[in-house]
Amino acid sequence: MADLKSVAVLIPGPAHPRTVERLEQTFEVIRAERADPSLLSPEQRDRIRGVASFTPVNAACMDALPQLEIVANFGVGYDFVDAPHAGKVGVMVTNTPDVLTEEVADTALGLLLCTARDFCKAEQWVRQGRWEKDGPFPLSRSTLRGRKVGIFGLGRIGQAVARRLEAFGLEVAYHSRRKVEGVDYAYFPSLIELATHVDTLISIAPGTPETEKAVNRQVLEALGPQGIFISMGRGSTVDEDALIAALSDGTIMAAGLDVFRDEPRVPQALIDLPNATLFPHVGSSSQHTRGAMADLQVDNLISWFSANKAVTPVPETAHVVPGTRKG
Ligand code: NAP
Ligand code: 8YV
Repeated sequence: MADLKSVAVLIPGPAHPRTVERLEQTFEVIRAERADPSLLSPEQRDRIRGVASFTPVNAACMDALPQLEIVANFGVGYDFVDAPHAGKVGVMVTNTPDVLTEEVADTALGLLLCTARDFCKAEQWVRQGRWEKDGPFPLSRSTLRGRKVGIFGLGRIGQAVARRLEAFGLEVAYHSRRKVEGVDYAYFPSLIELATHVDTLISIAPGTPETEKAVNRQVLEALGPQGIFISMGRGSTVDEDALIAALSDGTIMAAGLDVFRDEPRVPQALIDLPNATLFPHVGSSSQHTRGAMADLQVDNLISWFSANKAVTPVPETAHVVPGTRKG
């Protein structure tokens, strides 16, 4: 492999230890608190050719780094990186698809089970000594049995969730912008039509301007009073105020959320709701899977600088090739 020690790569903010270790073995690493050009010296700004991102990288940051060729994002969702701008100015953006798909799908099913069957509260019942003191844990109001589940975003993770739901004996339907070839699940061309058809909705769509607050009051009303909503994609896709209202007044029965609009800040109103199950964005967070994500992030940087191509480019920058950076 080519000697890449003269290539400067910025790591803004806290990073996965495996990313840091492998990047330090291979590149010249520059660390900064965040991807803010004012935290870098003019000399550093002129030399940085790659960014390993864990925190937002905006258009201004890209424009302030004239030699920047690639932003390698940690995570399959890259909503914090301005990929459309990168595509325009000839900067490659990569993400970490596939290596986390099954882990996130496992988590989605775990969250669905906890939400439908109150398993988080049941576990606390034992720890608090209430089983012995107060007797059996109350029967759960809801069940997965007989549920129709709608998936918002039948992509890589959505399909892995659907396979698990099939094994659970549940009916599956979905909404994406396009029909997915090779699957038998019922397709609905709009989210509201999907929500009307099902009583359980799992959102695993990306955070984009188009999906902003897509899960709104009308969608939750369509889900109905037996409705369960599971949020695994991005918090931005949910109107959180509408969700809080729907959980408070019985418009839907329960919700399980792994992602939030303003992480790690979770609205107190959600924390106070007994019919909300809240996870701290743990979809991919096993040591195994986060290690695989770190490896893919670094592999993208190494491949770009040694073989002139990215391993997993995002669609907005798939056309970018080395040497086409616009100043
Ligand atoms: P993917 O394969 O690209 O799937 C995304 C799906 O969303 C596709 O089916 C896509 O279909 C659909 N979609 C995109 N825009 C849409 C729109 N405007 N309206 C309706 N459907 C839309 O991505 P993935 O690997 O499954 O990951 C999905 C997302 O999960 C990520 O972007 C990330 O935000 C989230 N995620 C969360 C965690 C976690 O820890 N909670 C972990 C990993 C990923 P069409 O293009 O046909 O519309
Ligand atoms: C990570 C995720 O938690 O891949 C994604 O899009 O949301 C998760 O796997 C996140 O990217 C790490 O910051």
